[in-house]
Amino acid sequence: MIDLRSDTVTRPTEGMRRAMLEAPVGDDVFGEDPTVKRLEEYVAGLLGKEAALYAPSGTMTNQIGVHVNTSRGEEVLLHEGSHIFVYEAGAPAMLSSVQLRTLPGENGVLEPDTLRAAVRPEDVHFPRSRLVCLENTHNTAGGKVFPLEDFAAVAGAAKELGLKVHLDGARLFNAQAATGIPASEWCEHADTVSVCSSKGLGAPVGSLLAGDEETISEARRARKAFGGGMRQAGIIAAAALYAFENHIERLAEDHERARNLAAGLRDAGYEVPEPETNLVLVAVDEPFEFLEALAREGVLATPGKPGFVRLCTHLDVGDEEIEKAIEAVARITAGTRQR
Ligand code: TLP
Repeated sequence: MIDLRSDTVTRPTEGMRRAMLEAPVGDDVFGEDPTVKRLEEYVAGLLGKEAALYAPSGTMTNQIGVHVNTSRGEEVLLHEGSHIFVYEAGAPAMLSSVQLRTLPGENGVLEPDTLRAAVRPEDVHFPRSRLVCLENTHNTAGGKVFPLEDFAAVAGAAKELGLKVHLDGARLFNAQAATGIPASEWCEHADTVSVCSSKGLGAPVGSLLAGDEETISEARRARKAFGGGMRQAGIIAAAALYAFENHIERLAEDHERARNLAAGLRDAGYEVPEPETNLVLVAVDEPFEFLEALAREGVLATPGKPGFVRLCTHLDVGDEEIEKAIEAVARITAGTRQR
């Protein structure tokens, strides 16, 4: 099987496994795991933030980000296709008792004027607008980079409006690899930032939330409350540290393979927007039928935004797999209606 469902499906590399084997560990709930501390310091440095907190998943670091930036009954503004809204099981309501207000925007980009128009005036009838969540790269938009200028503009508007900014940067390093702009430049405009080691970077598990010292110490309390306090977590933190140290540069290879895959699928007759990073969206009339046909040909993918399937390149797929995936799609072309 060629598994293009997500960049989360990768297996740890030899070097990563060695790092895990050799990692010094302690009880991280007591603050005594040296490897977790090293990882947190390393990632805070990469993102230009004072501190960072290691947690089991990107969903948890997003939800802790929502929690520490809001109070009960407040409103969070975010793009209608954002992961926090679409794919996190309603967690902001469950865990933080906040209301989500979704906003439109091309390619996952929120415009300053859209934000200005959505913010509630102070009035007893309305929830208080408190937080805006931005996503870079944007998953449902097909791995689009949030252009730095646009990001600075909407984050600047948020500050003027008295809103906090949380960045879901699960694939922020893909944006760095695609543009050459250091990830920290986006982070400058955000109060809290979530990054994942288990997406394109290839670690088996783990994400980090970065921000200022005070916010991250609140986040540590929220992580405990959400059940994310881990004991000898250095074993997995070592894999994450290895991923941040060794696998950022190579993301450009995934992007090149995504472009090759898109070109091959276009040759096979499909409408495929040019990918900017490692996610490839293919327009099909019947996504679920298409995915079944693809699986019968030995290729796994997932539904994308409505009307599209998503194929994702990653550490465990090489040029040969990309060629085979293109051949598989070409074989099913005749049998599946396409746009
Ligand atoms: N995304 C997964 C699925 O949940 C859809 C994927 O395969 O792309 N933010 C963004 C932008 C993400 O894409 C994801 C994972 C997360 C957060 C959540 O990370 P985890 O899976 O670690 O909770």
